[in-house]
Amino acid sequence: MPTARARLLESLAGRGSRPAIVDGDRTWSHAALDAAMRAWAACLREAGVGPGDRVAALAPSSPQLVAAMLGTYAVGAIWVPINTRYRATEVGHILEDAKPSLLLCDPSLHDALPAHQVPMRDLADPPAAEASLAVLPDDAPAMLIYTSGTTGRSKGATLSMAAVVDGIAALTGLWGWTDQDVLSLQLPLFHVHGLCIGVFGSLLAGMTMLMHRKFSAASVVADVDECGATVFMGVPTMYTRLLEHLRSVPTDGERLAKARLFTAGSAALPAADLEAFERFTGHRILERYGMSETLITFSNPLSGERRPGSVGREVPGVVSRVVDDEGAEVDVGTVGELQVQTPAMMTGYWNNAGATAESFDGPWFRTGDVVTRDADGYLRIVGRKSVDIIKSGGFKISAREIEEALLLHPAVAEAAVVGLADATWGERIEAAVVLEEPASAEALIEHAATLLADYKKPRAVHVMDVLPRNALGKLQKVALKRQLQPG
Ligand code: MCA
Ligand code: AMP
Repeated sequence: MPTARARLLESLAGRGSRPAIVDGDRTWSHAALDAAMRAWAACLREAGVGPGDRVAALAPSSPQLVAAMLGTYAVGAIWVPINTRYRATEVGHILEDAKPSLLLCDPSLHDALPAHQVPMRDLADPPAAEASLAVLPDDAPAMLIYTSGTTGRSKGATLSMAAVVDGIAALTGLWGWTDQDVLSLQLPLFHVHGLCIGVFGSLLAGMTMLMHRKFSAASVVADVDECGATVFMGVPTMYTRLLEHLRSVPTDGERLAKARLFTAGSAALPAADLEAFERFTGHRILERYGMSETLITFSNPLSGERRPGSVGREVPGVVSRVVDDEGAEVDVGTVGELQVQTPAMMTGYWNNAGATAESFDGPWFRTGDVVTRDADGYLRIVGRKSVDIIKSGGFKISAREIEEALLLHPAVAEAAVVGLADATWGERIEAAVVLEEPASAEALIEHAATLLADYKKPRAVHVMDVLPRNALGKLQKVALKRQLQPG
């Protein structure tokens, strides 16, 4: 059996002129991607990057970004993708934590760079020479995916090449991906959904990616109807947008019907959206569930029942249990925390042994997601243990991080941030504050927007005399949510 690294990197050259990436009017064959990977490897080696070093990337989706990632693997280094919506403080935290030897940055994003800098190279300026591939153990770290937790700062989930390749091959095998498939790839490439399932999944299956820098419903329709896309993957918000589009152009349902598979994940897909999409297109969306730390652990089947409101059963290789607050397994139909073991498990949070230890109970990873299991093993995600984690449009957000940003405003004495149910975004961010001097809600929203990525901006700030607290003074966020969104 070839190594995971070889399965990803060495398969490229053998696929020759078959298209790997279509980027607007330019098509990159697998051979062209192989050459670009080797060129990046030569460039990185020349820059002194070697096994175990980190290469960070702050750039929109492009074939060069994929080639640079593969080149990073070719020299045995670790890929650290950074969310392109981040601002200087958020980028600065990742650079300080991951300490990359090199940052690949798109010139359009220079404004997001912190004052403290690392050696940098423009991604649009690709190298020419080519290098051979390094041989490294598959369990060595391959990528750091920064993800938010209950604390303010994001943590780098460290994934090995074996974890990603084996985990994704198990999933896409379940979904029947082959080299005949064409993926409409409209997800960003700095998270597991777009990067691991999208890019790794396509490369491992030898399929073609139609690459987009930005999602639009119209381009999904065009990809399927005019460019032969057979698969589309999206977060539920993208399906909400597709449904809005279909309500105004219902005939596009027939154009989308030509695809083979639509999948959803990263947040709960409302059953009503699944049913509406099926009415327009004849396709029942396949919903699956996962985390940056574990990759995808549950999926509805390709053939068999795709149950609305459920994320299906374990992906092959995954084992799971549902436990109560004392760690005892609960009965079928009873609510508890989902815990999992998987070959695709992270090796830990980068530089953070404490957080890593807290997230495991022996071999079991505590997902923090509250679930119930049907008698036949289908899982339903019903909520989250912590109110401090919010998912909006598929992005995970720490309420604490936004509270800390609001508290930096001189007028704010206390701040509480919550996620309220929202038909488009899944959850919408709102804040309640107690002020020590006058300030308008607009000024506070603007203040948060200058410090944080746009999607973390509170959509409303409520000025209160006091925040709801219990007799011991503990903030009652569930009560606050009910107060802000009754019923
Ligand atoms: C954009 N906006 C948002 C979000 N995205 N607001 C709340 N939540 C969001 N996620 C706001 C912007 O701040 C702006 O508001 C307005 O929407 C328009 O911005 P624009 O950039 O045009 O938005 P868009 O390009 O249409 O973005 C929507 C999106 C995007 C395409 C759904 O959010 C997205 O790419 N989401 C995917 C996230 C993802 O890949 N998650 C996977 C994580 P204003 O004008 O007021 O500033 S991996 C994971 O979860 C696990 C492993 C798993 O299971 O997959
Ligand atoms: P992230 O840390 O960005 O990888 O997000 C992982 C989280 O996304 C999980 O812990 C879940 O809360 C959520 N999630 C992913 N897929 C689904 C899904 N299909 N339904 C509900 N929540 C999901």
